Amino acid sequence: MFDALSNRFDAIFTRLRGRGRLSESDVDEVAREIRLALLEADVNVGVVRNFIARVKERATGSDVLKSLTPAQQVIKIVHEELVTTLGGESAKLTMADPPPTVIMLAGLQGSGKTTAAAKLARHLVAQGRRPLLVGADLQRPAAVEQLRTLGAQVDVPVSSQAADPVAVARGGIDDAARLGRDVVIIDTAGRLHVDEELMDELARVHAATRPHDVLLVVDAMTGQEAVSVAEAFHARVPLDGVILTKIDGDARGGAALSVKEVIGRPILFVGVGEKVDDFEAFHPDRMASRILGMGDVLTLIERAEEAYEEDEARRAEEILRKGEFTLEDFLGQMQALKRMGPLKSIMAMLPGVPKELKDADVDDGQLQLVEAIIYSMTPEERRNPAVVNGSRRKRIARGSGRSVQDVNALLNQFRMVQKMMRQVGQGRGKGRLSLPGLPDLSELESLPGPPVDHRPG
Ligand SMILES: Nc1nc2c(ncn2[C@@H]2O[C@H](COP(=O)(O)OP(=O)(O)O)[C@@H](O)[C@H]2O)c(=O)[nH]1
Ligand SMILES: [Mg+2]
Repeated sequence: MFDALSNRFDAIFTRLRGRGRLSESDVDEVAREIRLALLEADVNVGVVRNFIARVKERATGSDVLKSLTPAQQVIKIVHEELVTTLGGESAKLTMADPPPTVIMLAGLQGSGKTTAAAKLARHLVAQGRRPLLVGADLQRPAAVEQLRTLGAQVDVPVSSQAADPVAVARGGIDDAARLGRDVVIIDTAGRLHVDEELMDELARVHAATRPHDVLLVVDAMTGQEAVSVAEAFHARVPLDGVILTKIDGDARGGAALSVKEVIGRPILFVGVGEKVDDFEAFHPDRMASRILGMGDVLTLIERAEEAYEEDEARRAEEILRKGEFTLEDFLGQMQALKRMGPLKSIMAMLPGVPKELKDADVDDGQLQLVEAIIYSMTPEERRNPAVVNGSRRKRIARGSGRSVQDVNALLNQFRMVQKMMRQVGQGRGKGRLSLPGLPDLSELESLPGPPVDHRPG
């Protein structure tokens, strides 16, 4: 996501690196390049103008710190201004007390409303809420059916009985009270374009349900069009915030960087894929870091926490405490990694991962290979890989349908991670953050190579 913009910033900052003090004309030049990068990213012209004015003022003014190199200074200023443009503080839903909280989703057809409704429901369940989905899109016959399918996937009930959207929405709120549900998420009808009839229907549902949160769902891939849509909706039904969908397919980032400043309402969530768990709370600081290639370790940790089952987390703690780490643990971590999503999206969140590596299509099949090999081992071998001699390696290779080289490579990889886990456990991790199974690359380089096994088979 936002790759094109990230690459532009990367190029600008790379050229700055190694420079001495920046003259005023240097600053002008950098500002011009950033301006172009933002315009090419389809950011709203007014937003770009304000952004550049702030960066220029700070880069030439007293804000410049002597302890930083010129490149660092510019990156710091650009990062902070990106955070501001993206909305500053992370915004949250307004929760009603007493419940139920009523959330109304609005947006054009195809923007991702129905998907977002289910994703949001799943997100709220993970936070201990008991949502109810309400299907008030009665324009398309299949719309309620789609919501029911998604609702079943996330294990959240769906209410949709009457023949009129207003009655459905009201009925949904009654159902929530009856079923002991504390958040009502209303999915509404969309059109291909903003039109009067649609706005009327929305206004009526809005008046009848007095939602605590009106969220506009917009497709990030439509760029400035998404911002115009947001302005049009906001003029008729006051919005509280935005769900920006499909940012997984948005290389430019224009909608994300414009919508807050143009309509004065924050982005609360982003859709990052088609699946129901491809959904994240939006944090301007983290997004700015991602755009500038600084990684997003916090989101990564949250995903890891979700992917790790509780007893796995306990086991991970035990591993660190006792310094023991087996192939079973290794496999468990690989599997947790798999649950976190495609490796490529994880790499994108890690700071300091070289660009070539980020662009490389990481093969999730690697995990399957590891699984096949480890499942072909006996429990004893998994717990104590030292017993795996040459003949056992041959047997394991045969059993897993892989080559002996594959088995050797896995065992070497395992030893490397095991060593690292011991170091971290003994507090020699140098305070660096290292997720189990996801070695900090710079740390790996400083480790001696895996021991060569000379034992005869
Ligand atoms: N890649 C991607 N696709 C999405 C995302 N959100 C929704 N979609 C897809 O967009 C299409 C329209 O979504 P839908 O929820 O039916 O839109 P609605 O008409 O506004 O209710 C579907 O094919 C979804 O799978 C997202 O965040 N990323
Ligand atoms: Mg829909």
